[in-house]
Amino acid sequence: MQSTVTPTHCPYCALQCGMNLTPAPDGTVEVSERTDFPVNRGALCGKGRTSAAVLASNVRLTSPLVRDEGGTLVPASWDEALERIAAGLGRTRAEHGPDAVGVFGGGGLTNEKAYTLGKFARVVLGTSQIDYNGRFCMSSAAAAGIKAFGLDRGLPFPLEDIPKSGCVILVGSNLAETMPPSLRFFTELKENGGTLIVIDPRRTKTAEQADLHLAPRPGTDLALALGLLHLVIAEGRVDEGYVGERTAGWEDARAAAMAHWPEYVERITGVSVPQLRETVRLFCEPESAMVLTARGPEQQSKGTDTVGAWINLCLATGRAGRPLSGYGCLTGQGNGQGGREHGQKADQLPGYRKLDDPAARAHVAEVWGVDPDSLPGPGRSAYELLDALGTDIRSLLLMASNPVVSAPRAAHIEERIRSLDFLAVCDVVLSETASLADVVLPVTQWAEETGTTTNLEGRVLLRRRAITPPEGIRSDLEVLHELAARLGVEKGFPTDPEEVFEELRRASAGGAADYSGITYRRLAEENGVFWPCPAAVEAAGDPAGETPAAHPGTPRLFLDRFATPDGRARFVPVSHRAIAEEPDDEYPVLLTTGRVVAQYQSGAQTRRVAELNAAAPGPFVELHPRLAARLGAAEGDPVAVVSRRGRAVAPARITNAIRPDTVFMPFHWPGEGRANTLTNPALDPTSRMPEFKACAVRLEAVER
Ligand SMILES: Nc1nc2c(c(=O)[nH]1)N[C@H]1C(S)=C(S)[C@@H](COP(=O)(O)OP(=O)(O)OC[C@H]3O[C@@H](n4cnc5c(=O)[nH]c(N)nc54)[C@H](O)[C@@H]3O)O[C@H]1N2
Ligand SMILES: Nc1nc2c(c(=O)[nH]1)N[C@H]1C(S)=C(S)[C@@H](COP(=O)(O)OP(=O)(O)OC[C@H]3O[C@@H](n4cnc5c(=O)[nH]c(N)nc54)[C@H](O)[C@@H]3O)O[C@H]1N2
Ligand code: SF4
Ligand SMILES: [Mo]
Repeated sequence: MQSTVTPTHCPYCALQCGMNLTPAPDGTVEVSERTDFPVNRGALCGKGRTSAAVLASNVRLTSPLVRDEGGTLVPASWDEALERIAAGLGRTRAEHGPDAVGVFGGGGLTNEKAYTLGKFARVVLGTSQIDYNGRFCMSSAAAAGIKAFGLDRGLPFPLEDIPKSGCVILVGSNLAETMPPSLRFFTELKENGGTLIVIDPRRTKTAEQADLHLAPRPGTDLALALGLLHLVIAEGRVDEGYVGERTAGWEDARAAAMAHWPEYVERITGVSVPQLRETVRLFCEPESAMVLTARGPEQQSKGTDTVGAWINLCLATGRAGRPLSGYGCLTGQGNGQGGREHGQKADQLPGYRKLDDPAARAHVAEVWGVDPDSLPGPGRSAYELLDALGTDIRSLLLMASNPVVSAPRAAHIEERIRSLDFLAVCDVVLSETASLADVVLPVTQWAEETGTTTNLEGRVLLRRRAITPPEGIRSDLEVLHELAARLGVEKGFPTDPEEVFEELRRASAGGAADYSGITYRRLAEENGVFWPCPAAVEAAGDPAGETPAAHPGTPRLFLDRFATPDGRARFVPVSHRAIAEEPDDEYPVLLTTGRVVAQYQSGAQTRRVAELNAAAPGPFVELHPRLAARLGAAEGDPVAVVSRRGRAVAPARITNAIRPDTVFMPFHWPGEGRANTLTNPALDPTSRMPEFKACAVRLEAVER
């Protein structure tokens, strides 16, 4: 048998590392190095390296499942399963109206699937109630980016610019564990004489690489950024020429920053004034510098203002829209970027258009062949949608998320999901959420289907089908096609990904995220294309008949102007405010949450891989020796963490790499050690992002 090597990309995080897949004679698939993709140049983390293990039939779903009269999920035919879903969603719509049907998507879905899911909700179901897990991920950075720059693209420059910059401040990113192959860009930065500053309440593997590590109290990044801006002003380091030419709103932002004295900021954050001064010096002295944020500062009930404050710092010092300088957000999921551009978000239409903009509605309605007035308006955000299950929303179609593990206040959300009239889940495995469904549909995985993703740099990529899916499995696109037909819409839901992409190109044309100049052929030949990439138009004065040159794509944004109407970036006047739930006598400790290198998200996929489970077998509570001593807990002892939402128990992991006032739990596991039993769903007023990164808890010793 001749084995064929297919170049493609990893199923997991937003780095979208290149990998080669080769089918083996025994039916398994070999993952190997693909060196031609510049982001990872062949390197893969353990999750990517072992990703093919989830293709095995003993861990994945192999047949549709329906709940029988006794309440057990049993195998069923596709026809029966699809009929039941159409009937379940159709009944709710008939009895309670279209907005009683909800749709929940995921940032792991390809552009084609995310686009089709959004269209399915608005055109077939006619519901406004669609949102997705990306709301829990990068929505605060997106909102701040749109306010300041008029556009949200995670990184406005390719990762390869990082080593050439003078200084990078990484705020709340543990990329040594969350995007390991990207660490190379930061070690090269240091080799080139640049400075790396890491801001994290824990001395993580990433912080260990830093020239300077600041360990603020969780939830105080906004004050920290304001304190730095105060010093920039006080030390005369503002780039007045740049501020005058390229920005607007400086006076108000300046006044707000002046109210944040370094000593006041030291009291709030725990970061000393000399450390603040040193940070300002390292950031301002070189020619160029960057600020990159990740979930640490973003997953806060003031995440949008916090990112705004870091952008203000960049703008005041002339470090945005200039070579090797800028603000960027390190997005998370495989298609975290593209997944937010094409219409599965409550307020959006494809091409990053706004659902409440009449011109956007008219454009997309024309592509879809529907009346613009038939398109519903904006719906609820992810947490609000999940919170409304069983009351306003009676039936839910869920694709590519596992909220029973990953949503804040998860016990409450689990109870809401259980109270639904009808739940349908499409997944590759029987996740904790899928196991509560009335119908579960088994879908194809990345290696078995073609589609595009957009990585954290805004680089649109082609994932290619490398193997034939097993008998009895269908793609998400086939599922939506079948359901549309059963709900009375015969046309407009193609199952061929390239056909969907061709429609997406037209729908996105002229929008902020313009993909109209991108084709599958170009993606294959050019190894990815950065958006915006409008279709080629003949330049004025070109001789008629000459083929216009293709748009090259846009690796670097904002170099000439920002994407605002007047081309100027906007300062936002922001001030420090407390987290939603400050510690008190009853709940005296701060809990923050995050990730470990060997597990991915809710763990639905990676907890099914033996090698990854060996490396990260279960939840834990990371705490400082001083806290452990007060509790009388030794390494490995079970510790109860109690918040106003519930109680979780996991073994102690004692380390002085964390602040003594803070404990950390990873959120990858269900059950007793589920971190999200504890987390606070307080939402950011603009982005509707929950406060995953800070809530008040108390610790209790547990008898072994
Ligand atoms: N191994 C692995 N990799 C992943 C994922 C995964 O689940 N596992 N998920 C992917 C996805 S979707 C995402 S979104 C990214 C997330 O990537 P990251 O943002 O790097 O991941 P987190 O661990 O959530 O948070 C980063 C750091 O924020 C710190 N932090 C906590 N509270 C605060 C705070 O108040 N301020 C500051 N400054 N820092 C704080 C934590 O200590 C943690 O080290 O990773 C992607 N890659
Ligand atoms: N406490 C705490 N909670 C958090 C976070 C945190 O830092 N702390 N981070 C938040 C963040 S940033 C994120 S992104 C969320 C993520 O949390 P989830 O939304 O739960 O993400 P996953 O675990 O990736 O779930 C994806 C599910 O879809 C399935 N799947 C994968 N690919 C496909 C596909 O193509 N089609 C279909 N139909 N299914 C597919 C997988 O098997 C899995 O069951 O968690 C959030 N929750
Ligand atoms: S870093 Fe992300 S994209 Fe790269 S191999 Fe690991 S999980 Fe996959
Ligand atoms: Mo994420």
